[in-house]
Amino acid sequence: MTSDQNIIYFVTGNLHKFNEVLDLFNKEKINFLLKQINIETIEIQADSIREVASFKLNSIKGQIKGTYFIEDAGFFVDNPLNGFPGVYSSYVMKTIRNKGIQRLIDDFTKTQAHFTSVIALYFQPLNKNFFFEGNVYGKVSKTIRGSGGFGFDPIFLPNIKPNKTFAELTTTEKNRISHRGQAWKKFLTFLKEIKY
Ligand code: ITT
Repeated sequence: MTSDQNIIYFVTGNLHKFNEVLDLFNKEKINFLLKQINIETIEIQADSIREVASFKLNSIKGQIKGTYFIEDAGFFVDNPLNGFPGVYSSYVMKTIRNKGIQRLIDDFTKTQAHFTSVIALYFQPLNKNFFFEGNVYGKVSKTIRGSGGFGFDPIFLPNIKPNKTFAELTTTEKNRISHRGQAWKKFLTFLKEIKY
């Protein structure tokens, strides 16, 4: 069992995600230290990222002494795939990958897609769970572009910067507009305002 008072543990096996959150964390004055910890979590098949995140958070209970969070994300092609891969994002990334998604699309100009991120926090001083959600909207790119980021980043064109895929942005640029960045902003407000 791990224990430390001023540490917040980010439970993730995905170093890309951790580095994005670390970049956000380092820009703020927060009275905590961020540490990555990789613990086996349970990822259920549910209808929403929020449900998956909630279950995943509860599956860690009792394994870390202190405050910790997980983050669950998904990529949704709303048009023309009615939200696929969504909660199946990990599996799709492992199997058909970005090329497989592109093969399912005829007209890229009409695509609508979004990422959702849910940060699920267990805040030890209050013995309570909290959730922070962020979304970013855009289109699917016809070509795979960029070497930054990870996962679906090379095929996502955010509406705010429609000429670049997420993989063509720096970590800081992506964080400024991304689903994870949005969820993070809410998490940060919580950390700054919470009285305990
Ligand atoms: P954890 O250990 O934190 O669970 P994970 O890689 O399993 O890491 P998720 O379940 O949250 O992460 O992500 C589901 C899939 O979506 C996975 O294949 C990721 O590569 C992809 N993904 C998540 N965030 C992304 C982002 O910001 N940009 C592109 N793809 C992303």
